[in-house]
Amino acid sequence: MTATADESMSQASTRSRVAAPDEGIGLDELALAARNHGMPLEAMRYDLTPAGLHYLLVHYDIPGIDAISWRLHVDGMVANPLSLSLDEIRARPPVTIPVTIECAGNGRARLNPRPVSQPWLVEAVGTAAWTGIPLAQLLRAAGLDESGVEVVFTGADHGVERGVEQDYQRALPLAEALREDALLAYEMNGQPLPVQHGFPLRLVIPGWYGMAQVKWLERITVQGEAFDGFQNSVAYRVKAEAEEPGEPVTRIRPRALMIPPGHPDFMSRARFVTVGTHDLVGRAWSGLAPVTKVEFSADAGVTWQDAKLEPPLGRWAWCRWSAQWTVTEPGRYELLARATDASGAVQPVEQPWNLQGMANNMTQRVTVIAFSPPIMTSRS
Ligand SMILES: Nc1nc2c(c(=O)[nH]1)N[C@H]1C(S)=C(S)[C@@H](COP(=O)(O)O)O[C@H]1N2
Ligand SMILES: [Mo]
Repeated sequence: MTATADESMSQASTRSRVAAPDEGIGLDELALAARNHGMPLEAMRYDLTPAGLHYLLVHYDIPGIDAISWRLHVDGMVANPLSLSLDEIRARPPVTIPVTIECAGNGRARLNPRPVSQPWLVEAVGTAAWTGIPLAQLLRAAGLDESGVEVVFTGADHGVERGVEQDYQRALPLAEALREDALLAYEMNGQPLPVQHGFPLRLVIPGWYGMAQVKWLERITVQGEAFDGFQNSVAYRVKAEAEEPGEPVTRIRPRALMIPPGHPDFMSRARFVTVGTHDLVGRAWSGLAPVTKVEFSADAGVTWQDAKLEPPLGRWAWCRWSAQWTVTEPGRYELLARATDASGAVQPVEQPWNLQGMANNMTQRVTVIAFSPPIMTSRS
């Protein structure tokens, strides 16, 4: 390990930090990137992302859970605390909802200076059909005290983050937990939850960034005050300085992504297209309000044209968009796409920088090189 990686690991253990101007990606960030994979952008051709192509993020280790002895506990401000087996949960009437989930750290590695953490570019997203039971029904079956304030979800995984030992825990306001589309999911795309995606049970709270979708659920606790655990009060905050409390990260900001057109160079990922007309296809989503517009630019954002937008599989699934791009001259082009939603939120072209690299929905930029056919002639 290099001195830089050593230094960065000791510093990163207790506080968030940004990379020094000349600091490359260290072995610590590479270790995270190798464990936690993104969705290959060409997988946006599918309405539902095949489970193996869905992005993955695990803070600690994937816990080993014995499905036979596993129980879900529902406690706190409930009249009748529950302890349920997987069979008891599966015996209740199931609901299936297609939901696009995106990591709040998506776009982090594009920020300058770069917050040191999971170094996503833009690919930390996926859409799956989640099957499970409505969370609200279970809370009410447990005799929910409706004067509760927050609901804390505890996973079976355990680790240390910036010096704080913890189970992975996140809380939601009670009103969000009682939404009819908040699910306790045990299937992904019609199959039992894959181990890495939270087997046997996970929370799916549509519209929220990924950190709220607690995997490997073991306990649901209703409490009378705001939860002050690490993931809510320290980690997922938008802030400029380490000392300030910042704003909580909640709903997914609008984003459009395109499937990079043409063919890639293996090592550099540079893209090659032939001169002519190309169909550009992508997806767009927002957890704030439905997507109303996707625009596309072939001149690095100087001029924009409206893309064609198709209705999504459901309110919480991404929309497919398409546009035609005609390139007549060989050369280098920068392609951009950006989304606007019904709340009026539009993706920024400039980076919305913050210390921990949260919710960076800056417009995607795809550089392509146009050739007259054939693309390449030599081989070696
Ligand atoms: N128990 C537990 N739940 C978790 C996490 C985790 O590390 N532990 N990671 C969260 C984060 S940050 C994200 S982005 C999503 C990722 O979900 P996926 O891996 O199924 O795509 O899970 C969330 N739920
Ligand atoms: Mo995440």
